[in-house]
Amino acid sequence: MNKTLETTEVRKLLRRKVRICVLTGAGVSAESGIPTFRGAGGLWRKFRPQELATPEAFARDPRLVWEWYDWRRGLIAAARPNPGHEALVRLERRCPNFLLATQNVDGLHLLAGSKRVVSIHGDIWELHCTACGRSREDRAVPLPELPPTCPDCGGLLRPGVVWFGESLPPGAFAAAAAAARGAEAFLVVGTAGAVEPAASLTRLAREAGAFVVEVNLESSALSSLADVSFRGKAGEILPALVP
Ligand code: BV8
Ligand code: ZN
Repeated sequence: MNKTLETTEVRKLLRRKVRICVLTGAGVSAESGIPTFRGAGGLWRKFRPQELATPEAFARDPRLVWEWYDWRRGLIAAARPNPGHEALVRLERRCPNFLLATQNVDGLHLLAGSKRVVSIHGDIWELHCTACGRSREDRAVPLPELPPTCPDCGGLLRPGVVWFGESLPPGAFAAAAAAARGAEAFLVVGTAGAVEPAASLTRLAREAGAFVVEVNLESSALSSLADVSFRGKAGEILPALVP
């Protein structure tokens, strides 16, 4: 089937379906100027994110980990949602039964106006106290002190994100998995599909009979699960699928 026909067919399908689940990754925020993890720009100094986004790295050098998050918070604060985020807002508004599960911690889906969002890897604007456990939103860029300390107890604060080796926010994955299992159409956008259990959502949807649409610049670990794969930028393809 040629691309134009595929786009028309998928556009019609998304209009017909009443239960839609979407999984997004760093690629949906790339056109907002936020580096992806595993792309060329994903490297920061000589470290890889997997060597920074772990409890062990934080215990070893909280200041270094915080420098990385403070730098990312600065980039994200300057970023705006792109047409890909906006297309997903339109899709949600048309669809009676919709859930957007995002691996991104940048909050751009919420900023764009998406409401039914599960942030399965947490939120970079949340700070958790490692001593008293209190959480708070703090959007200061740059942070006044690194590493930041708790105003209540003086304890060390950590970013409210899920690191490798940590379990996902309670209920978040369950809600996303239930939506994936119940979906008639499942869109997987801008993710390499390298991280579990997020990547398994596409398999759950496929096994439950959903029509799977992938939007990605290149093939991913999930491409073999897709009924249709659109190769290109999410900020261009999603608006064509959801005008
Ligand atoms: C857990 C938050 C268990 C922090 C992140 C061995 C095998 C399999 C699994 C494992 C294993 N060993 C360990 C595991 C589990 C591990 C894991 O999956 N490791 C992988 C790396 C092998 N997972 C975990 O540890 C998870 N927890 O399993 O807990 C458990 C249970 C009970 C009790 C205790 C523990 C937690 C994982 C969460 C990690 N946190 N982020 C932060 O952001 O700082 S993951 C991180 O990767 C981000 O969230 C990111 O979103 C996510 C996935 O990456 P992608 O979004 O896919 O981004 P990437 O750069 O890789 O790809 C971008 C894609 O976009 C590319 O395909 C590119 O082509 C495309 N693209 C680029 N530009 C565009 C585009 N597409 C369209 N348009 C464009 N313009
Ligand atoms: Zn505290």
